[in-house]
Amino acid sequence: MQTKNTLKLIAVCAIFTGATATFSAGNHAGSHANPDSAIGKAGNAAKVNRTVAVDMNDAMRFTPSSIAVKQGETIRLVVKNSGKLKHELVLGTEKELKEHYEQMKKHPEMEHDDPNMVSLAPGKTGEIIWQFTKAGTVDFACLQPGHYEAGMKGSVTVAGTNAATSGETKKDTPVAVSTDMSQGEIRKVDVDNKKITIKHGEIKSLDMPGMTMVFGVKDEALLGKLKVGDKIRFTAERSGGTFVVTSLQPAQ
Ligand SMILES: [Cu+2]
Repeated sequence: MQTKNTLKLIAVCAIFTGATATFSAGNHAGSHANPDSAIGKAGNAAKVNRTVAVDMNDAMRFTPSSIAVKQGETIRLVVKNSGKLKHELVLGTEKELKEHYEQMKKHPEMEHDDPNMVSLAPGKTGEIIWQFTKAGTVDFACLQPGHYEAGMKGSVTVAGTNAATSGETKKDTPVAVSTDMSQGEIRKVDVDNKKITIKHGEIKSLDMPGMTMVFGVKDEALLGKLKVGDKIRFTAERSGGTFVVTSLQPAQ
């Protein structure tokens, strides 16, 4: 168990690393650029080829748990939580899902907002629009604590359009940036609730890999200055069960 004091101390002494592999591999020019290029990218609603319904239940299962698509297809996953517990469907490589799951166990209160996932309260239905750009397997899982371990996972088999699978190399080398701040891009500004959504690189002080997350803001004055798409550098800490941005500046 990490105490609050430990976290604070780490936050103060932190050496931040900037962009993680996934973050830097993202297409910065695209409006719907997603870091997870290995699994495809956020799809365009106007280009949906097919809709696939997926049910989630308290037996910790997805139905269906295996989905077949063709490379390049954009799929609308309509996901229903028919259980009495919160469930989610997160697309990723197995490695990403495992890393993310460890984060969820450490910080169950984390609020995510990535295009490759949908988190649903009991009885709710949501969707993910995703384009599967690479042949191979894309895994999915529910990362609610305990659920992944209970077997709440599945996979999407992406059939290649030609014999060869994509030759694109994965950029797996993390880019170290000598700065004490993390890199991010503003995805949402919620002035009423004093929250911002940041697609961020690794946050060393919180031992958190790159992802898109909702943060509270310590200094309300910051909110007025921010707009969606802004590239920033920031520091954050865990405070009273939520994550709070403690300082923020434009990225140079
Ligand atoms: Cu679940």
